[in-house]
Amino acid sequence: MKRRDFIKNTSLTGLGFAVGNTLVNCDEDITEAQKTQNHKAIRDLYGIPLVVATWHVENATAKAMAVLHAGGSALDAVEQGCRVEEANAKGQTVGKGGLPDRDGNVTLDASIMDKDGNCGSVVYLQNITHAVSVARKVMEDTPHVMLAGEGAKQFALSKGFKPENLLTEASKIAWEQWKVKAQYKPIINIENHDTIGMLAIDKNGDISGACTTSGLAYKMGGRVGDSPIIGSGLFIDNDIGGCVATGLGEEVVKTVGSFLVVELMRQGKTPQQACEEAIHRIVNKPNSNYKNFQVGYVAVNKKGETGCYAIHQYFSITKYQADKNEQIQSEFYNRT
Ligand code: SD4
Repeated sequence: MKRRDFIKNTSLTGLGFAVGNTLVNCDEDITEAQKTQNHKAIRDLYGIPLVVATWHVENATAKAMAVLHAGGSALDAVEQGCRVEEANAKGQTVGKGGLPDRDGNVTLDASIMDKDGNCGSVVYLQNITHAVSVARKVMEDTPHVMLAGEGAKQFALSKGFKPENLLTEASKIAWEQWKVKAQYKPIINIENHDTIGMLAIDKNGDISGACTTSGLAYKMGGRVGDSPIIGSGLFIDNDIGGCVATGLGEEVVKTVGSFLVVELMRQGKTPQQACEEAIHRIVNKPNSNYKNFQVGYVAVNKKGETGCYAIHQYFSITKYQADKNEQIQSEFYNRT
């Protein structure tokens, strides 16, 4: 069967996204130029490549898309995109400038996962700005998935990362003000900007994701959230899609949130339906005190469809797809 007949006889929706595999196998009797053109047409139809991230991070998604347009992989894109926010000292939730724990220490959590299901993460990392890149090194250069604390830092130093003081003057002042009352209460949305979770699909249709955070402001020393825990803050299955989470990590961990969203998509739910169902799992738990905390998910499937949902208003995502890099307000559960 010729490729054009194959396409004519097969609904693209039913096919799913198949640039890399199924369609290529039918390409034998067409020229390379036609092949390239056909692949581009299919990608354009699905709005691929694409980048989607938690919160309002247009500079980060722009960087990730630039990597994809230059032919880079989804893995390179999410790493480079997250690094933009890690280096932004004005952002008080990620990397340099992140708000410290209650003892004044800035401790970072980050994770990364690729199209082959490889993953790496760092937890409780101090004095290294680009936690996401250290997570990638853990994935690529060690036999392990997760490195913590001093071990993670020593590993980073051995890989050439430079030690830095991550506590900026602004974050130090905020911490000193917090200490006056020292009340610990999760903040529902910090300045429309929080943990950065990013998902990308590259021109081959392959998916990767990453997540990076300074965790909850004024957390207990040693506390680790969902972001570096594969399946909770981040999960990718290249056959199905990916998901990242933001918000109160404890609640995400208890429901293995990102894995749940991907599994729901595997069962046939759209990314939007899957994110909604995962939020419902949290709010419908017996004695859930969801009114006091935020959780938000963003997901993408293999076809390049995206979805997001949160417990409370003001969660937003940034989506860069089909030449549009835009902030989108998420739908939310709590209407009271
Ligand atoms: C955590 N999920 O450490 C992260 C932090 C976050 O809104 O997203 N805060 O629990």
